Amino acid sequence: MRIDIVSIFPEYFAPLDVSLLGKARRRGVVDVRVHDLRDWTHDRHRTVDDTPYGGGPGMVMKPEPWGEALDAIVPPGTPAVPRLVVPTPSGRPFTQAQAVAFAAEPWLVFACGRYEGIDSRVVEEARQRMPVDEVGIGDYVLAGGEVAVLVIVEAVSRLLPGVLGNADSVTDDSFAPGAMETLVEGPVYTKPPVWRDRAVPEVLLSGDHGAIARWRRDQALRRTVVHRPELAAKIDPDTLDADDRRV
Ligand code: 6GU
Repeated sequence: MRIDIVSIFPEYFAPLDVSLLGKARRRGVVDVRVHDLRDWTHDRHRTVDDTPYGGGPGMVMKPEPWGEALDAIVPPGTPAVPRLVVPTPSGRPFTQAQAVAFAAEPWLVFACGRYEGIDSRVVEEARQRMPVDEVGIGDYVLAGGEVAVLVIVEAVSRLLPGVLGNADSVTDDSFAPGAMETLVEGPVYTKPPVWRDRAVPEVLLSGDHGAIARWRRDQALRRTVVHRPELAAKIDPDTLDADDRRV
């Protein structure tokens, strides 16, 4: 997969060299290219923003540097076209299902806005030649799209074959499409069996795989009800067995 990121703060993306994603980049599993939007300005001050038409607070990102950046990264008329992802608090909520869909794309381009956002004509024009998703990562406001892109790139890249060590750890994720779609994961334990007088739940040491699966499902259901009641309310009653109903 190829990922291009355009930002006025390319330094924000240093963490992409670290950990599993860093290793995947070095092995060539993901090709991440970070670009400085100011490379496509032409004035002495490398201006990227201006005051909003109609008045109001803050500044808006000018369309010209964005148009030139997207033309340079995605030359008009070339056959391969990426999906353009524009992080914005007013976008559609980013979900695990969307991470799975993005992970199936060969090429993603991220356009990080700052200030009050990017002049709307940039997305409007980009839509003429590539698919565009405006996405938000939660109901709070960040100072710019950079941190949201780190979140999205991490969620997407760990789904790529060859990025995570253990492919199974993806299928039983919270929110993973399938059995866990509407459940969050329950608690986990490792050695030692007793720590500060606290024993690991006995069933996990029993070797009874059926009982362990049952216990894990109970814990996931309980945690979903307590931490995410709105998710629990969406669980289809037909997918619950008699043991689930006791939980
Ligand atoms: Cl994607 N961008 C910004 N600036 N704030 C956000 C966001 C994105 N998602 C939630 N808040």
